[in-house]
Amino acid sequence: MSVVGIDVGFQNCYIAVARSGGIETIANEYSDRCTPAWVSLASKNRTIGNAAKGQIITNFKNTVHGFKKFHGRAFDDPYVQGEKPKLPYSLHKLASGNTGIKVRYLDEDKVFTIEQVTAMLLTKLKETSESALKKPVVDCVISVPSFFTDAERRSVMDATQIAGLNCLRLINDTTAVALAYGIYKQDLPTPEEKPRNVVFVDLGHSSFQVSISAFNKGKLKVLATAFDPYLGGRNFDEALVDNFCEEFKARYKLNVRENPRAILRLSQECEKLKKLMSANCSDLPINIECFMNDIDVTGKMNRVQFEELCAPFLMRVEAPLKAVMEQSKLSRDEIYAVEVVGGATRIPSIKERISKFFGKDVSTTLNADEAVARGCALQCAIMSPAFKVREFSITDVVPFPITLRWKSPTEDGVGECEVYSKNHAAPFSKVITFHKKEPFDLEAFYSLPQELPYPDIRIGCFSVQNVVPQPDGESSKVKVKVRVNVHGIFSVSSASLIEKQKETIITHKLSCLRVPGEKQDPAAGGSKPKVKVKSTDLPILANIIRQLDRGVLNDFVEYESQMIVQDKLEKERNDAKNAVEEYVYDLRDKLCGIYEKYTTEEDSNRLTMMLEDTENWLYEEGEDQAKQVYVDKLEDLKRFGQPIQDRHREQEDRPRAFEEMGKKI
Ligand code: ATP
Ligand code: K
Ligand code: MG
Repeated sequence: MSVVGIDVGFQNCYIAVARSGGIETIANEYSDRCTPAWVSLASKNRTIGNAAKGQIITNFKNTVHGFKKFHGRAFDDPYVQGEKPKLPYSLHKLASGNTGIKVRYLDEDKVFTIEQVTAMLLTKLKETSESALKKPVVDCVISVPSFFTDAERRSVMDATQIAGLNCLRLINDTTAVALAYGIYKQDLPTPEEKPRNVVFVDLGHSSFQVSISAFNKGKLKVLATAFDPYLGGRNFDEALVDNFCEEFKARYKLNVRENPRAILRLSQECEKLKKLMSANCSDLPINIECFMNDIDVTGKMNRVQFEELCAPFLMRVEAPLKAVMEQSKLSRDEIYAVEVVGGATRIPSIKERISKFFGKDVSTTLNADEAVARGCALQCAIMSPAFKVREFSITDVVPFPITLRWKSPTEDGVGECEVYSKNHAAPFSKVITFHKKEPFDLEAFYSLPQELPYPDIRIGCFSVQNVVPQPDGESSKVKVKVRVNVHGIFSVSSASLIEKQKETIITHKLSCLRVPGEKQDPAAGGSKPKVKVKSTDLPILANIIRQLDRGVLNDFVEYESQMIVQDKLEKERNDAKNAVEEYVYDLRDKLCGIYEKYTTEEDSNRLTMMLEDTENWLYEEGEDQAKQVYVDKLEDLKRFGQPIQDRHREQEDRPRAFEEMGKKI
């Protein structure tokens, strides 16, 4: 089994794996440990990650990025509607009301669900892990923001399934970081001692997350989480883009907003500028050649101006810090350290604000980019029976309180019960008892709409079926088990009907004959008569909000594997084409060089002509041919080239062979 941890960021993805030496972050085929969360669709294939990012200017309508927060969201969601005009690609309202992405793929208009798009990205990350580990990768742990709701988490889980991954746990970003922090610490307090409380802050490209964890030897308990789901590095880029759009309008009379390519280029330059400003206080330039209408543009900015421009965002840093402290009920001097991760915490004024709030320097002992992935891999290693790793238990929290509601003839028509309070420990199961005569529905929803990142508070409806009254017509006792599972997903996981059967039985004689599911009172024994209790499992029909239809999900699994095959074929075709091209260049060089004396001038001229024809062909009708055409072409060339190469090699090898013989003698 594989031990892989994946941080799927809004902008940047990282993979960590367990190898004999321990946990390490791995690089992709570009020797880059960061794989951009970009997917580009084209007429013959898909490109994903670094290569997709390279397509942004040439194929912007079909190059998808910034999609992480479309998971589990309605198309009509205000966030989705707010993003829509900013995106170079099109969003599409799916029949289910969910958000889809509309692109050209294989020369057809195609709509992909967000689960499919994330699955494409995961396919790439899976392949990268497989080439690093040199074996198939299935099991993994993946991180999600701590504020992800059920709909978002279920949607990510579906994406992992489409990509052929078996996600053992969806772990919250800041919890993964806490694990990466704690597991190697030798000096944690013993379980009897007061725990060590550490604050974890992650400011990524799209979101701001804060949590406090209490550490003792061998365990961590998340005490509280807080977040601003809409504050991240991208806000700072956008502020710079707005600033330069206005400036360029005034100075160059350019309407940048109307040109998606120009906006994309400007965004890239602004992000670079933002990063430079983290290391530099002085004026820094922004220069873009042939920006629009053949005009070169220039601008500049310094850190003070940047902070002024971004003041509204900088102001938002404090609220989650305050919230997390209030929830944890800790005082500032009970905080041992404040560990910051996430690319955007490199902005100096962000760090200053955090450090000012806590009254201590922030620590950057963890790798700001890789800590989440490392934590994921550690969690995967803990869960893997094949891997030996220090025991470390994690208790996470429920981010938003969850309530169940049902129809009730006695309680004013409806009954309600908050089953999980905010920051309740998770994973966690509970049993609730109902008295019912007939099947009933349990509606689950988030009880505090103002805390939720989007307006739809529904989680789903769970119908408990096959409920019947007792033989005497009275209500039956129904035990319902609710659960927030290891992924942080809520469900009504099982229900059973409890029947008292008023027959006298002799328990010790029958104990070995008990039907599974029957309960036996341990206090009862001997030949004492007792009431037998029979428990029957009841089916539950779940109707989950925004969940992908299960049949459709299976189709997507199939379709993803078809697309993988298509990409592979296209790659082979391209490789065959490149092989022809390389052969042409290589042979032409050598014909005027090292091969010169192994061929006649006439043959050489003929071959050079052939090579030139092939080169022209490659740019014209040979531009887009089937793989076999290139393979044949290469064979043709080799029929002439190979004898020359052989004569050259023979000559080269001869003196060496003599040398060898000389040694033997
Ligand atoms: P999220 O956590 O929201 O899903 P992510 O994990 O992809 O997003 P990160 O990789 O943690 O995000 O951070 C990326 C952000 O950090 C980008 O906005 C990037 O511009 C910013 N960033 C990276 N380095 C610096 C720097 N030196 N100065 C300022 N910002 C930086
Ligand atoms: K990341
Ligand atoms: Mg992140």
